[in-house]
Amino acid sequence: TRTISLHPCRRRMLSSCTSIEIIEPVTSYIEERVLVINTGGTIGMTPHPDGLSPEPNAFVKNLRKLPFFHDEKYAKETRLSEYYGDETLVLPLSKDKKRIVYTILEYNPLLDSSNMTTEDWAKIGKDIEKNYESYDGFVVLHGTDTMAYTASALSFMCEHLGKPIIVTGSQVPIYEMRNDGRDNLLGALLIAGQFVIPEVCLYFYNKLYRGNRTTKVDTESFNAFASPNLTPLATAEVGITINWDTVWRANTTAKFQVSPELNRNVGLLRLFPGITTATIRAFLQPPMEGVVLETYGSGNAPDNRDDLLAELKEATARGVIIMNCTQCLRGTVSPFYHTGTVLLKAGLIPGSDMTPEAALSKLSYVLAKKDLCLDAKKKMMAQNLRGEMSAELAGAKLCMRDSRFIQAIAKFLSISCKEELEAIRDALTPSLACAAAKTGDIETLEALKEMGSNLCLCDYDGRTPLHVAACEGNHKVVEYLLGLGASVYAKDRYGDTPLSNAVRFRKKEVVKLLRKTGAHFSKDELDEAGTELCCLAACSDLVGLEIFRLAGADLNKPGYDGRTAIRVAQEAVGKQEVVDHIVQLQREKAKTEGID
Ligand code: ASN
Repeated sequence: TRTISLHPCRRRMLSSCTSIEIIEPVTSYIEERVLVINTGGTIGMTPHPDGLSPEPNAFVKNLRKLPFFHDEKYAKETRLSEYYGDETLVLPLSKDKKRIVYTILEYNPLLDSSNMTTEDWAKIGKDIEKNYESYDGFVVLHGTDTMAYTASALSFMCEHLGKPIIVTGSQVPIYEMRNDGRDNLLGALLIAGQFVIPEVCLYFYNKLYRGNRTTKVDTESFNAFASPNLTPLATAEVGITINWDTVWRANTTAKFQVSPELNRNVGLLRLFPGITTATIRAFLQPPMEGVVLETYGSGNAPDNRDDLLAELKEATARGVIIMNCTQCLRGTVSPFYHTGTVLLKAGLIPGSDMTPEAALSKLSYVLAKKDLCLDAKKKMMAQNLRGEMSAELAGAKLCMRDSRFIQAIAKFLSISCKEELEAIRDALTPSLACAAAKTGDIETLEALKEMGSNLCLCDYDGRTPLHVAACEGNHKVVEYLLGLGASVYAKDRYGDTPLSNAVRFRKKEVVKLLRKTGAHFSKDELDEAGTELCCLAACSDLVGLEIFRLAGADLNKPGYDGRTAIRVAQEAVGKQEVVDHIVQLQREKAKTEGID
């Protein structure tokens, strides 16, 4: 009889075996399962007469011999191979007392990543989907040359991802004495097995990056990748530190799925001084459907090349989606220069700070969505789908035009429960609605309303969107808000109503509209109007006098010294026009009242 302590999962399988007495484990066993998909790349290559190339059926055998990649004693005691098969290995106990059991799925043929195509991306995606529920995390072994493309593509294909997918590889084969493959694989396994980072990541040289932010920057250094526009998600030094604030979350309740369809009619075109029209025309020819134009600096192209701009314009008019991405490693495209705005006019979509790799694979993913119309596809391309672009830089995406604004804020605050979400919405929307009213943005007000916000609520100063629209004299917004039941009687912290605001800012049409809806001066305002009118008369403010009259002030009301506005005007030298104006206003008033 042999005494072994066994992981609970495997206990049942061996319980029929009478020669073994199974005891409860001494320490608690937390086994995490990781699937390693080996697609090829330098990490598993050996020298051949024509250079390095992948070595099939060797990887698991070699790892098995390395104690820090496989704890043979534990594997034997727990009958790991019997349960999971020969392709499964187990790491020594981690610092956090976890066992990472990993299974290697080797592709045939193993590829140098220069040979990868969109079909290979789809295969990886499908294999992850097939095995999604059986594993806690996934590691994809891959060549470095096109690793950033694959990581970007997987990030888009994997919809509603909730588990880590970490792409890694190495610059030097794992079989060589000095190599980076061991550290990279070990780091990727430890992170994939121990941390629930729901992203497609790239792990290299002690850093975990968001996959769709990376680019290969060095052919010789172990530090081969950079993520110029986003700080790493984690660093593996003495300890592994996760930068949780940066981690992207799907913020969805939908189930994970892989969308393996990809459109291959896409391309990358790098601008260079003197590029010919013929080159551009040839590149944009059908069947081309999506192009990433790598432009200069912050998204610029020559604005004195009508030929070139005409080609681009013609292509976008035909329905080709052209993304404007910068050739610079760091930074974003922005409309600073005329040489940039010409591209916007030609129909190009600003690509924010996306890498060309991310923009290209995003195009491939979006263009394959058969149920979407061209406009919807364009909209998706401009949107931040998987953290591939800085949201606040993505055009107007995270400004208040987006009805998902509150959800986005909630996501950044890691809030998910319905009540918390509503509390945030209610706290923020009055201020947002006021801001939208200020800019006359009915689209945003509509979006806020759709979110369930009440557009009649006031902000921290007691001001409602109607107050703000009245100050701006925005007739359309005032009308829209009144139509939604906004109150003309709301008072801000200074006791001002939308009507008093419209009067102060001389917004005649809005005053009329508010009056029609029943707005009126308060008793205090009517009492003070006499003095106000005298002041207006004294400084010949004819418009002011008219607005006060429209707002319902009595032109005959005396001021603080008992004089009326008309007397002030009569007694002052050279104010005859003011006198005439007041008389005229009085007549008009009498006439309207007569008609009424
Ligand atoms: N040519 C190799 C590949 O991409 C380079 C590497 O993996 N370091 O497969």
